[in-house]
Amino acid sequence: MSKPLNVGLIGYGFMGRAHSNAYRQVNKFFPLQYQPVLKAACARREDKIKEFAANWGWESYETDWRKLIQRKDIDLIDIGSPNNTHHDIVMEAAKAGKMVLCEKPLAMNVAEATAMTEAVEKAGIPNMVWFNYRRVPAISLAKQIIDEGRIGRPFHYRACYLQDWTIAEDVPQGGAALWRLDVDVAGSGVTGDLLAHSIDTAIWLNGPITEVSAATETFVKERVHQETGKKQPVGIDDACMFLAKFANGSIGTFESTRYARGRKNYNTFELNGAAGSVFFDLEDPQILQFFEYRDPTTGTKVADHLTGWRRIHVTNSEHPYMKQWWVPGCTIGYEHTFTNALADFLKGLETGKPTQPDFRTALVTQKICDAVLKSAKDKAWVQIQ
Ligand code: SOE
Repeated sequence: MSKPLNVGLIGYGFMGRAHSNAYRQVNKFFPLQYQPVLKAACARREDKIKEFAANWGWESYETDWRKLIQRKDIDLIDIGSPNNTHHDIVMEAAKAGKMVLCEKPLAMNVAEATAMTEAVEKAGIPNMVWFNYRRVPAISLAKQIIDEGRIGRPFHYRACYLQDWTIAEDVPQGGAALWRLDVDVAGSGVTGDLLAHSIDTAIWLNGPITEVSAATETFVKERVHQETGKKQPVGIDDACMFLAKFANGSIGTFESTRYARGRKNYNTFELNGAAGSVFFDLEDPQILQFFEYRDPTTGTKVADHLTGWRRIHVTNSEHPYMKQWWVPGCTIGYEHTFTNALADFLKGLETGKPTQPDFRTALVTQKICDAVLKSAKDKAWVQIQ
């Protein structure tokens, strides 16, 4: 029995497109009771949102998100707008009893994220944060391999998230396309934008982080602001590196920058354990590299002359999400991670078992991001509360 779910999306940019595509695709590939309906898209710019709504097949559009939330025919609010809008929208949506999906990072800081988490929990509304990389089949397979005990006692976690799109000094800050460079809108630079992904993946795969020690750098100190046309100081971290201690006794290194010439969306992680290791590179997303040293079930060591890194092509029907897509060997892309995430959210509504990461989990990542920025400022280790 199918259940329509009327969606109200806020934002028409990169994430507005990725989410709209997921709403259109999900029921065609995943057997689900809940059927998202593209009921209304919302943004301040009427010309832009009208065109966007028409292009993606949204039934209507709004230019005021408060009006969208008050609409009786909307069940779910999806926030794809800049970080400094997340808090106010979530607080209103919770008051109105609407389900909430929110882009990452959850908020500008821990204070906002805590209030948002408490509000959705008090209202008892389903919620999720779009940390989409958990739904890359190869990353989900890494989780499965770790949970099967094939890594054993973990020693090292190594994460990198490198891009190169802000090297030019004349790239302005602010405005619809470049709000990520404006600290008043983004809250931080690579820490909240990129490392939040790396942290979410790390705590999912390797458990809680207990303390961090960080350093950040801003290479271009001033940029013209799109809205004022004037040169203004840059308040974001262009690059960030931190050391981490995990509750399971392993130690980690995290590095992110938008100044790694040639690296476009180079999101990698490696976990080394006594029984094996895994490595993943988002610029080679179909592959999970796995090194098996000892079989956890038999305890048997792999013969020395047979040890080596295995390149698993994560496209078999047995692999996470893949039986919903094509035949073995056929690959999927970036946009499918959002459809996989949405399918899990809708399945959670069906089964009553909420999907992750919810706001409470994303709050942990927010705490780590804030601790990283504090550590860099104080030049000291910071405990995660
Ligand atoms: C930044 O360039 C960005 O678009 C991030 O904001 C996204 O979260 C990441 O998935 C890709 O890169």
